[in-house]
Order: sequence, then C-alpha cells, then structure tokens
Amino acid sequence: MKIKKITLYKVAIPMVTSFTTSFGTIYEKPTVVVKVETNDGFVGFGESAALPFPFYKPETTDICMLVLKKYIAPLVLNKEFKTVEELMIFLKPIKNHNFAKTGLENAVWMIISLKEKKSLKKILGGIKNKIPVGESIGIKKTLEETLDEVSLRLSQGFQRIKIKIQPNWDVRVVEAIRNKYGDIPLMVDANSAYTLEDINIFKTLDKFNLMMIEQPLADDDIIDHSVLQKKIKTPICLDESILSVEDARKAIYLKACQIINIKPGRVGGLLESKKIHDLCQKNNIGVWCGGMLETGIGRAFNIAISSLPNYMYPADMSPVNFFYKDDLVKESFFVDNKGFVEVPNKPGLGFEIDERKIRKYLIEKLEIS
Ligand code: OSB
Ligand code: MG
Repeated sequence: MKIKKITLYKVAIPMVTSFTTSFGTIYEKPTVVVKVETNDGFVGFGESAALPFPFYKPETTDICMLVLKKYIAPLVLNKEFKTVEELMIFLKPIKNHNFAKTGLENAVWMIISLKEKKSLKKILGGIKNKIPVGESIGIKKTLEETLDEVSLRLSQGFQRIKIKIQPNWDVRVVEAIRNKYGDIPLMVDANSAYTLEDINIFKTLDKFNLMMIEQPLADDDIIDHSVLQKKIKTPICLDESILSVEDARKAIYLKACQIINIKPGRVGGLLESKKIHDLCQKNNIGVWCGGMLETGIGRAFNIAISSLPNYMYPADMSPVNFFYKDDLVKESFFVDNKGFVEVPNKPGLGFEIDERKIRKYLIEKLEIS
C-alpha cells in the first residue's frame, strides 16, 4: 500500500480538571489526531499525545504538528510498504520525535487491522480479553482531597493507585494512604523530581511496601537509577528514561529498574512497544502501559498493546471523562467494578471515531498529499 494523504488535526477538548505532577500543572491538553488515507481506499487514525509544554519530554503538541508536516510526511507519502516494520524504515533517519511518529504509526496499524480483518489485539499478538487498570492521581492541594480520591477509585474497582509525588509531597502522602487504607496496591511516580542526594527519602519510602517507584531520577538517566536500585528494595520503574528497545536493553544490563512503563507515544509506537515488551519478557522485567492523558483514540491503542502477555501490572487507564468534558470516539471504553477494561475484538480501532467532535474542538488543520 501507499499513503496518499495525511491530515493533521490539532484538537483541544476542554478539561474537567487540571492535572498536576512534579513538572507542572496541565490546565489544557491539546492533542494531534493523525488521519492517514491510502491509495487503496483505507483510512486510519492515530494520536500524537505529547504535552503542550516540554516539561515531560522535549516534544510538544506544536512540535508534533511541525515534525509530522515537515519531516515525517515527506518521507512516507507515496512510498510502497506492506508492514509497519517497512514503514518505520522510512522514518529511521529522524532522531527521537517519538510522539509524532506514533500518531502516524498507530494510524497505519489501524489500517492494517482493517485490511486483514483482524483486531489490533490479534495482529499485535495479544492474548488477554480484558486488561487490569489503575488510576494515576495528580498532586492535590490537600491530603484530604487525595484520600477522598483514593477512596472513590478503590470503591469503583480500580486495581491499583498511583500517586504523583515531588519533594514535600511524598512520604506524608504515602503514609496517610497506608494509615487509612492499609496494604492496597500502591505506587508513586516522581516524574524525575529527585536526585541521588535524596537517598533518605527513598529509604523511608522503602518501608511502605510500594509496588514500585516510577522515574525517581532525571528523565534522561539510567546510571543513577542503577545506583539507586542497588540501595532500595522497592522496584524502580522507568518511564521517561526509556525511549527505545535500545534504552531498555541498557537499563536491564545496568539493573537500573525491575519494571518498565511502556507508553507507545514515548517510544515511537506499537512496534517499538512490542520489541520492548519482548525483551523485558526474556529478562523477567514486568511491564505495564502508561498514559499521556490520551483521548479515546490514543487510549484504544494502549488497550490493544496491553493485551500482550508480559503487560503484568495495571495500566494507567482512567476513563477519558475523568480529564475531559468530551471525547473523540462515540462510545469509549468502560472500567468494570473489578477494575478491568475489555479488549475489543473488532478489526480497526475497536471504537467508533466521531469526526464531528474532531471538527468541534479543532484548533488547526493541515492537509498533506
Ligand atoms: O508520567 O505517567 C506519567 C500524564 C502526563 C504525563 C506523564 C504522566 C501522566 C500520567 C497520567 O501519569 C496517566 C494517564 O494518562 O492516565
Ligand atoms: Mg510516569
């Protein structure tokens, strides 16, 4: 097949509530929807779910628009390919820009799924019919607000709670949750807010039997994480540090983590996610799927990849309406009262895209052919 047209939509759905992490507060989260049309009449959609500012990784929403238009589209338009492996070879010269690549890559996976009349789960090698999910709870103004949200999500069935931490919002939150809810499945995510000098905080956190501590140190670090992992028993989970299967190989070699959060957007798509999954499986490193506050489009791909066997911890899969007043799919996924989300068995995205909503929340549109 050949890609004959790519349309980029920068879309911003109003948020229900802001989301605070150690790197800052997200008050609005535009996203990039990538529509791909092929010469043989297939249409696919993907999402480049970078943040609007370069505080998580350097890529932003606007950078995704620019890179997709100026560098990615010209490398793939009107080129013959049969598989995502072949497609990604065209993109090899482009360093990083993983969120931008993911929007296109996901759209092509959707097309391949439609063409082969097999679900994304099936073509990716997934085996699970439903995936366990948890919630990621941002930094709040008060402990009470945090405890209330923990209690609500536990009562709704979410299978684990993740708390965003930063200096002065770490031990006391964890302690308060443990005191009130006992030994629930609990983890923390620091989004790279600490250094090795904070060893005493990690030693204290080590006493709370956390499932894992996500990205405690610098966003581009592997070595210091390896030093830290030797000093604490809580498993370190890497997020920001892992941009490719090569990064994962190095982290495993240096014993920098025991768990990896694989976000398709951060690593450049589902193919790279699968490679990281397979490598981790061989090395007894469990993985799970993180999120980037995607709309129902991006979340659909996260659900599909989470059906692979070594995705053994609950995914960050809060329903889209926890963050946004609306969605870009007609009927989004549903978290049942045991904290599971069903993996669609239909070919394609598995959810019906609402193009009216894309138009309603549109900020900028670019057509490239
Ligand atoms: O570090 O996992 C993260 C959201 C934005 C940027 C980074 C992160 C997050 C989350 C939210 O934790 C996860 C979700 O999409 O539900
Ligand atoms: Mg994280």
